[in-house]
Amino acid sequence: MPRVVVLTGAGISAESGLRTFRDADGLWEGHRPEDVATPEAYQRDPLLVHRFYDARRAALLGVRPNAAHEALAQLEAALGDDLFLITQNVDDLHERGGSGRVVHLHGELRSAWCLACGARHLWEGSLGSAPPCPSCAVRALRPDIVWFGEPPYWMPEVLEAVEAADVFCAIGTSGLVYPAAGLGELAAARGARTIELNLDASANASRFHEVRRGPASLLVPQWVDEVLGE
Ligand code: BV8
Repeated sequence: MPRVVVLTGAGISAESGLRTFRDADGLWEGHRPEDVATPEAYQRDPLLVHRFYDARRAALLGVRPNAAHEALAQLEAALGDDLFLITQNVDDLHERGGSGRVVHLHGELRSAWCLACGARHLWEGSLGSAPPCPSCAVRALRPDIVWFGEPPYWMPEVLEAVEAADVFCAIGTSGLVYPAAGLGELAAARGARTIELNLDASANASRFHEVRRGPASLLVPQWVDEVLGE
């Protein structure tokens, strides 16, 4: 079986009803997400940033994984450790769609990180109310999200998987944010076949060996069937 690396972005969750970063208006409460997803914004106005993430964490309760998430879970069931699934998304739809191993490069909405003791906790509710850390009781919990200017999680493991890949597939990402946006080229440089499944042209579409245009809920199940049929 081929060693497959998949990188997903907000587009794979769009048909489940979660907004992408670059939706038509691209604003949230009048702010650009890029201006809220930064340590500076959190320093300047923690409540605004908490409101941004509390709203998105709450929105998870009202959405469900779609056929694209479920197809990637089938791919994992067939390939096992030969599939390495990286997501830039902070939602839990891959897990709820059946994927058992999901590498969240940019953190997760359902995790809280204590700046006093360093502990991370599964978190379902609001952080804006400054709740005490379950481990140390200090009211220093922040969203466990990788903001702009912060180092992505799991990069050593990600680079190892990308460099060893036979196939690299990017799904539903605009290819604008690094280092995630550079992984396809790295895979190609190491000999992998690269494919992009996306609704519109991404910023780095020209660097993929193959590009397919369309909604993830249609393209991903088709592509998974092809990979499993090989
Ligand atoms: C770092 C979590 C270093 C937050 C996110 C200048 C040049 C190059 C780079 C930089 C630069 N200045 C700064 C940088 C680095 C910076 C960066 O790349 N900036 C960009 C804007 C230029 N990167 C960073 O800061 C990263 N960290 O570099 O650290 C370092 C190293 C060591 C030590 C210290 C520091 C960290 C970046 C992570 C930021 N956090 N997310 C949150 O979620 O709130 S980024 C966020 O936006 C996403 O996670 C994702 O990564 C990124 C892009 O979003 P997408 O997922 O692609 O979604 P988008 O809306 O853009 O696109 C959706 C796509 O789906 C579209 O193409 C659309 O066509 C498609 N689509 C829509 N519907 C469908 C669909 N496709 C299929 N089916 C559909 N139905």
